[in-house]
Amino acid sequence: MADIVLINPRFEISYWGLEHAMPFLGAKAVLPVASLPLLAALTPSGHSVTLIDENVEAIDFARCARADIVGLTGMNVQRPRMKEILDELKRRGVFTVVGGAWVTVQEDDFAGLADVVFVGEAEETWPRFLGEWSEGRYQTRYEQAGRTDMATVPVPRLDLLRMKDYAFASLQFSRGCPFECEFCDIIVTFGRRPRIKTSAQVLAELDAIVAAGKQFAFIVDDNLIGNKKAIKLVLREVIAWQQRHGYPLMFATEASIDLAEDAELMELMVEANLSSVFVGIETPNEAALRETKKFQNLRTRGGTMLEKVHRIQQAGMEVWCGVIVGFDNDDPGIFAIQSRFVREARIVSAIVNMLVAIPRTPLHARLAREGRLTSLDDAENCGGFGTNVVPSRISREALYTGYCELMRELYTLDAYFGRLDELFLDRRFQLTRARTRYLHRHPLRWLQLNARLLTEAAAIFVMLMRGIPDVALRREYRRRLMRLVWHRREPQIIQTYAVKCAMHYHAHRMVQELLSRPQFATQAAA
Ligand code: B12
Ligand code: SF4
Repeated sequence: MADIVLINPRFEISYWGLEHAMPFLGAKAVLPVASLPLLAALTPSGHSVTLIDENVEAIDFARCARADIVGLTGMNVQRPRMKEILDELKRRGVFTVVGGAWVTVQEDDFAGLADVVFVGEAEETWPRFLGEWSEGRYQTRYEQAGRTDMATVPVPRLDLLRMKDYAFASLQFSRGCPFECEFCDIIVTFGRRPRIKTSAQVLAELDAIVAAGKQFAFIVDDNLIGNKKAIKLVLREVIAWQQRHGYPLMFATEASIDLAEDAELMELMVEANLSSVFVGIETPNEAALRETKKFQNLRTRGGTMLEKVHRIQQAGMEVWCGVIVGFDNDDPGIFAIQSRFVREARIVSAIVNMLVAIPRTPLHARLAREGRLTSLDDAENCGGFGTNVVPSRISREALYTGYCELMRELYTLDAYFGRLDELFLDRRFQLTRARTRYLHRHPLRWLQLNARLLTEAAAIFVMLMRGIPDVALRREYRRRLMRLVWHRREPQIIQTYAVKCAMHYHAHRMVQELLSRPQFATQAAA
């Protein structure tokens, strides 16, 4: 029987990582990686499993050296760290296996460093490998013949993670997406037919998350609404579960913009206490949307993209968005267009990326044919902020400069709080509407929850005032928060606004660090 260690390598500082906000939110990392506790649950009994997330604890290499098998997961941005860890493990003679998003699209990347590579989903291949390993025979490459039947996926072993170190929990309802965006590897890895867990599985995971002491969970689906009919059934069960348990959980997720075309679906999501949704806006440039086959963003049924974002907000969910610059149809005017869209959409958290070609995607194949790919190191050398694409109507230098300027502009105090205040003050954005209704009928729970939210808001405020060295920033956060409290008394809104101040601090620091990177500093100065 094997002693197994599974590792999630640390990330570089990123927009998503919220590293600079973590101390104010009392956590070490945003959310746990979903694959490790799932692999632990898939491990046949008899083997022992230890999970190490380097984002919350250091790797004890001496401990790893005693293990029979050490497994690594990771996405593209973790690739350099994965190599370092594998190098160290190999030096110590450890038997290593690798799986996850990156190795799935570039399986030869760790040749000579990993003894076994897992391509794609591993619900069937991981237990099979362990069986074969126990018998002294195994292959060096595993890939499932078919896609995982989601109805067979077990409840992840959250008990093996240090859940208290994370701000949020993570859970997955479905895999796959029906769309065909050219740059996306989701559909390559997970397919275009969305597969979804049963309601019973989802509810069992919700119970486990509550038992782990979490109040907020990120649903890590690529597109929660890929199969609208199926997700509505699950959401109805989640709503009933929330009502049975006093609305203990709040959720965020990722969904395509056609969400705005389905009022019933939005209503169900709000009733299930989904407070925010990340939408792949990518670009308001219609030619670029056509180029990248993001046809769902071009559909005019239900209004323009801008109107759709507003409709989701009006329904009661905050919209976060991903924005991409560097499409073939982008010229130097794109940065101003993106900035204006984000402002008019009142999207507080917009994550800007340069177009990156992930191996095995149609984009990668096309650019390879056109001789327009450079090394992925170009992206990684900039801490994951760069690109491996040679742009078409804009120079690489202008792209880097414009990218920097757009990031800087979006996260100035005025721009960020301008969007936030328009949403929360001018539009009086309503959060957790369904839960509020429930609480009005349950005064004890109302008291309990609101006391917790106000305590959290006060704690974040005190930590911001003590922990931020920049006087001007502190003053501005204080002023903004006081103004908010003056106009809005709901504890959930006050707590969320305090979190938003911490998030601004993260973005502000990240932009400063970005501008100080040699690649960007040169461009910014140019
Ligand atoms: C949740 C998520 C995040 C979370 C990460 C949370 C965390 N702590 O890990 C957040 C929101 C922070 C995030 C951020 C980013 N993400 Co992300 N993310 C996802 C998402 C939507 C779900 C991942 C997940 O939890 N899946 C559920 C688990 C169960 O599935 P899984 O990881 O694939 O694991 C299965 C198999 O792969 C396998 N497996 C996995 N590992 C291992 C290891 C071993 C040993 C074995 C045997 C098997 C195995 O077994 C599992 C069961 O089948 C994926 C899309 C996707 N569907 O994978 C993108 C994805 C992984 N992200 C991606 C990217 C690019 C990013 C960003 C760089 C985006 C950006 N430009 O800002 C950032 C980077 C953040 C950073 N800190 O630097 C890409 C990666 C591309 C690639 N091929 O490497 C993906 C695939 C999405 C995409 N195409 O854009 N992300
Ligand atoms: S909508 Fe999102 S997940 Fe679906 S194909 Fe496009 S980028 Fe990929």
